[in-house]
Parts: sequence; C-alpha cells; structure tokens
Amino acid sequence: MTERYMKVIYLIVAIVHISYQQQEDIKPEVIGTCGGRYTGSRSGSFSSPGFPFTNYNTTANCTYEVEAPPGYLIAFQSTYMNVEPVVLGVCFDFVAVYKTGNLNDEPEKFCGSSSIPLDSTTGNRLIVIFQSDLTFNYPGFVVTWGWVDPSILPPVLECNFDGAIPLCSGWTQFSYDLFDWSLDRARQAASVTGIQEDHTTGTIIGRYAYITSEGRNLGDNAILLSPTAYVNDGEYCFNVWYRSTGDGYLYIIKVNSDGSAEYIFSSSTATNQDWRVARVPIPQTATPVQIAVEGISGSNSTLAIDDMQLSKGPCQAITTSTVTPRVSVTPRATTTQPTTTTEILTTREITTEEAVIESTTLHPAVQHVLNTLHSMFVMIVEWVRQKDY
Ligand SMILES: [Ca+2]
Ligand SMILES: [Ca+2]
Repeated sequence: MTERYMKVIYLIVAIVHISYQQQEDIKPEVIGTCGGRYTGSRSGSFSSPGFPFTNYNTTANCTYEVEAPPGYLIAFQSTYMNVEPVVLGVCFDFVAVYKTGNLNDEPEKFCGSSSIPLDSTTGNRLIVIFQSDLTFNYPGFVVTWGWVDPSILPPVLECNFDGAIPLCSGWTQFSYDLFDWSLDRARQAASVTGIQEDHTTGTIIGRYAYITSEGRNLGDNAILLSPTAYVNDGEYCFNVWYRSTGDGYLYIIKVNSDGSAEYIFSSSTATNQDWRVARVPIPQTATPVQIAVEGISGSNSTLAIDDMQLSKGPCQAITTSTVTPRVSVTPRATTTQPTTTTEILTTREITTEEAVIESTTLHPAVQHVLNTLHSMFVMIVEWVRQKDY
C-alpha cells in the first residue's frame, strides 16, 4: 500500500468518525419551543422548536426574551449549536443575539456549529431571534442564561477579560483620564489592532483590552484601575501581558492609600507580533494599594493587554531556553522614585536591543497628562475614601 493510499484511508476513517461523533453528540435536556418570554426565574435555557427530538422546521421565526429585575444583567451562552452552516459568508438559518435587548440595534448572528461564547447583556434584557429558511433543517440550538447582580460580585485581583462581563469585578475604567480601554473579542478588535487572538485562549473568541491612536490626540491616556488590594502579608507580583505597535506607552502605576502614585513599570518599545509579560514586584505595605494600568496614545500606535494578575509571592521568571534579559526601568519624572527593577521577559528569543526600554523623552502633550495625573489620583482616592465613610 502506498503512503498516499494510506492517507486516503485515514482521511475516510477520520471523516466517518467525525460524522459518527456528530450524530452521537449529547443534547442538553431542553424541550424546544418557538420563542418564549422568561421573567420569573434566575436561570434557565431555551431551544429551537422540535429540540431535542426532531430538526427544527422550515421558515421558523421565533423570538425568545429574557428579562431580569432592573440593575441585573443576564449572562448567556449556547450549550448546543447545530444550525445550517454558513455558505459564502451567509447564515441562511441563524440565531441572532441582541445583547442590548433592543431590536433596533445590530444583533450578533450565529449559525453552523459556531457556538455563542459566554457573554452578558448590557442591561436587564436579552432578546434572541431564531430564523430558518425554506431548505435544510438541522437539530437546532440551546441557549442557557442566568441573572447576574453586578453589585454583589466580589472584587477579583486578576482579569483575563473572558468572563460573561468583560471587565472583571472590582476593576474600573478610571473617570479622570481622557478615554476608555475597549474590551472586545479578538475577532472584532483585530480590524483596528491587527491582533487576531487574545493571550488567554489564543483564539479569535478570546477578549483583550486595547487602545489605538485612531481619533486620539498624542498623549491621550486611558486607565484601568484595580480593586483595592491588601499587600500587608508579604511581597506581591503584578503581571500583565501586553502587545503593542507604534509609539504609544504602557505604564503601571501603584496608587497608595494616601493618594500618591508611583510609576513602577514603563514600556515604549513596540512588541509587534509578540505578547510579552511585564512582571512588577509590589512590595509589602501596611496600607492597601490599587494598581492602575495606563495606556498612552502615540501618533500612530496600538496597545493591547490581557491576563492581568496580582498574586502573592515574588515575581517568577519564565523558564525558557532563550535569553531573558533583565531591564531596569526608569520611571517617569514628576513621580515618586521607586527603586524597582522590572523584568521584561518574552517566551521567544529576543535580542537585548529589542528588550531595552529607553528612559522616555516625553512629548509636551504626554508631559501635561503626567503633571495632572498625580493630582487626579489624589482626587479619586479621596473620593473613594469619603464614599466609604
Ligand atoms: Ca435552512
Ligand atoms: Ca483574554
């Protein structure tokens, strides 16, 4: 038997195996209906007509509506998806998801076997519309949902942007900066950032946070602020993966409980095709701290971040077979002078030249942001403190 012949046999076996698996796939125990309104229970599922016993019918047009009390959000995802596959970019049968609960907004459409990833509504209402055309009926879909009260979620010190709610509990878009980080799935963000996959999952479904210089002025800043963290029981380490092009900046700032801000990491070197990790030691302190991740727009720049984490213990080096240069970071002027040495590491081989972070010569616009930023932190920390009393 030739190698080529073997390959054909192997392919046939593989295809038969895959078809068998598809026939035998386990369907959730949900009885399908054409539409429905769900208001009374905290969680549930709905499914296409005929499910799980028969394929859905032709010309179905079914509206499913979930409503939670005001202030709640609705987390949802598909737990089964087998609808007529996309042909030449068109979903002839489809599941349309209206995250805003408003039929005037553009829905996200799903068909074939591409599942609806874990997501959440923007308000207390979810609308899903299922439509089939005149031909080719398939088993259908199941969507599972649950109410979320964002006000009672405990703050977390790590964030990969991949939960139902992209910005993790306790993290905030700082109010006194000039714009916000965008939080999108890679498949949406890629058209502006060119970054096709997130760091967490390495897929187009995964989310990351990003800024670009498009429509921004040089030096415009966007800040994500962590929840209050207690680092009084030893040294901690803050990690963030980042990827950048052009002339923007990434800064990591430790905000102390007295309102002072220390710039503890800076990067102005484009990583281009690499996700790189910044690992920044957070020394033990008696009073709580917050970590701010600040992106500054250049004249033509993109900056993405993913997998932020504040964890107990000293910063670990990544074990690689390649050189992992240590780089001293010169903090920006006008701030408290930390004596932190930050390790910039990459998982693939890099030259020392690539990894060197230059002490930054700042554009006047950037300098202006810096000069005002410290007082902004004092303001916000004071505000948070007053709110606590
Ligand atoms: Ca069809
Ligand atoms: Ca992610």
